[in-house]
Amino acid sequence: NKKLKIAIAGNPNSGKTTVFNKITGSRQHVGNYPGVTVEKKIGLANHKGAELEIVDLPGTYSLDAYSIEERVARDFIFDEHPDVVVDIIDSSNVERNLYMAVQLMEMNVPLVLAFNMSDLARQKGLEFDLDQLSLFFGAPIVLTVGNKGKGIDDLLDAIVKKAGEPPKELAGRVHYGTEIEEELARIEPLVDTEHDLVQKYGSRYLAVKLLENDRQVMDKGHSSEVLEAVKHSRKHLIRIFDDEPEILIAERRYGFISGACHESVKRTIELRHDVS
Ligand code: GDP
Ligand code: K
Ligand code: MG
Repeated sequence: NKKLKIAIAGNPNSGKTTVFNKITGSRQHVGNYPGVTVEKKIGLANHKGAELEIVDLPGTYSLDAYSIEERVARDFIFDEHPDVVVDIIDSSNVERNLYMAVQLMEMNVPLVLAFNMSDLARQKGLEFDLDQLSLFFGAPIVLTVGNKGKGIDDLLDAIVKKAGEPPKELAGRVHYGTEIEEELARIEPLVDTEHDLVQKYGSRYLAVKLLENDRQVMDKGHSSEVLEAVKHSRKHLIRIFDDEPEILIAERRYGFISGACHESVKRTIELRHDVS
């Protein structure tokens, strides 16, 4: 019965550490990520016979690897391939917080979404169709109120269940629009199928990251043929849209989120205008 490796990811102040503390109690220690000063909190927990090792990743808004925190969070997922990634979402600001969930979905990692701050979401009059949202993101969603310990047991159930499921085919997929999809279709067949990132996340994932000009991914050893194709595609898209492909790609991810939320998030009360 091996120990399950669980990563807790999410935006800053979404309640990651609060949930981490509720799950692990006093069974935690501080470690290091290689080469950086970012604090690594590791904790242990048992849930219905399963033993969990949980890492509280640094808070980030995305997994683009621009900041040290983003790099640390992504490298952990790249290199340690946790059994489950739990994305702690501030559900009172759900659209912005779902950006990382889209990126995790595109990596097809075993994913569980915690809609934390659900007390604040409710105060705002937000109501979620969790089944439908869960279909969009290909991940179970659990409502939690971290500081009250509400939903933590359900979250642990979902984590252990997810860890026991066989890997599935890509659950959700962002459609990037005809022009970008055409370029992806050009790049994808050229990538090395033996490449580490392709082995882990598939050729589409790598093609998207290359088209985004992700520095770290660009440096991970590609043939000159691939790099030439990427350069050509980027030029072509910049000519059409007069914008960097990474901007367009981010916009399309937000489009995916807003489409999902349009169908599954309802505002049940009007916001009052007089806030005093
Ligand atoms: P982190 O930056 O993601 O690690 O966030 P923290 O765990 O430090 O939490 C940020 C703040 O939100 C703290 O003051 C928590 O007590 C509070 N908090 C965490 N979860 C909830 C929740 O579900 N509802 C409310 N209202 N506050 C929460
Ligand atoms: K914080
Ligand atoms: Mg924290």
